Amino acid sequence: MKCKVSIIGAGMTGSTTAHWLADLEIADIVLIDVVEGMPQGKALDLQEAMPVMGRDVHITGSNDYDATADSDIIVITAGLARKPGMSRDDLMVANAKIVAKAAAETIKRSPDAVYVVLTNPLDIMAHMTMKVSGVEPYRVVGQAGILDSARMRAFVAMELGVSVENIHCYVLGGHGDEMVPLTRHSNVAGVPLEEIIPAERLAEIVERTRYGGGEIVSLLKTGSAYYAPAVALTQMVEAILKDRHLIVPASAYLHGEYGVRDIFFGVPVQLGRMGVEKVIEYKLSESELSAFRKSAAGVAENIAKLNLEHLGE
Ligand code: TXD
Repeated sequence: MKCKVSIIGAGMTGSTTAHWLADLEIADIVLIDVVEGMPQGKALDLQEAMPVMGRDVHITGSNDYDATADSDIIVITAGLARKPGMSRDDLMVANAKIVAKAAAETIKRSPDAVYVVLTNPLDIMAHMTMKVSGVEPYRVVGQAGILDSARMRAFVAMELGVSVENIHCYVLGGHGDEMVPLTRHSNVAGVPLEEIIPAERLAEIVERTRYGGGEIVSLLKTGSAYYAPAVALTQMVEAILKDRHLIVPASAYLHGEYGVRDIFFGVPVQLGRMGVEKVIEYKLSESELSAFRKSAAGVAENIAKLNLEHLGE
């Protein structure tokens, strides 16, 4: 039987994820949005692309959560995107209400689903999804680290003129400007990045990575990045559906790993059919650990600011 993936929010990231996912031919896809006709129109357009792509995938769009029944994975991208000058946290309260509704409506219809969350502020929205749905923490994972790491990989590839495939970068921490790019663990075909790129230049690449989301927002002016976030979501959905045990940086609920607990935070995780199978703990240096904890404190502060239970009602 084919798997089923429902994407809540058929905007830029939601519909682009549907596109990448359809190409993989691993699941039927449902697009849900509040805008009347839009998810239906995008789904039909994509369905009509299938004969050319040669993919047998059913794609449907709806404004009604009933269409999501019995999904294996629920992807949440619904919400408002950043406008220039807005921080990810500015979106917090508005998006919390949207994500709470998405979690509540979907869990009723797909009690066994694994959640992959994208909506910003990411670590908080993943937390909201877990609280409202009531699912075990391992069944919720947030996308941030693949994207942040991919940005750093892209910048290093541009710098060195080396294939992106040879470049491995790891960005951990909260999905915000306090993210923690791990230059010590990053490498080009096994050679540590710090040995290849002079410290000053590497610091510039790290800085560009940190503000990579903002760079796109200021260019686009009407929204935020969607190609790279969508392909990152797709990689996570594929890893879960195919039970790949794939290790990727992502936002997971921590139970004391890295000295952090009770928040969702960007760490290397192993993804399989049940969701987050394992959190991988790197040995971090004192300075990396302190950057990590500073970033975690920011997430914990926002969780405290947001009355999760109240919003979940
Ligand atoms: O790496 C990451 N985590 C991110 C996060 C990378 C890119 C985008 N990131 C965040 O995802 C972004 O800041 C937003 O919070 C979400 C969605 O971004 P997207 O670019 O897809 O925004 P759009 O194009 O505005 O799409 C959002 C859709 C839009 O069609 C709305 O009508 C819909 O969400 N929406 C809803 N759908 C269902 N239910 C409700 N209540 C709802 N409210 C809005």
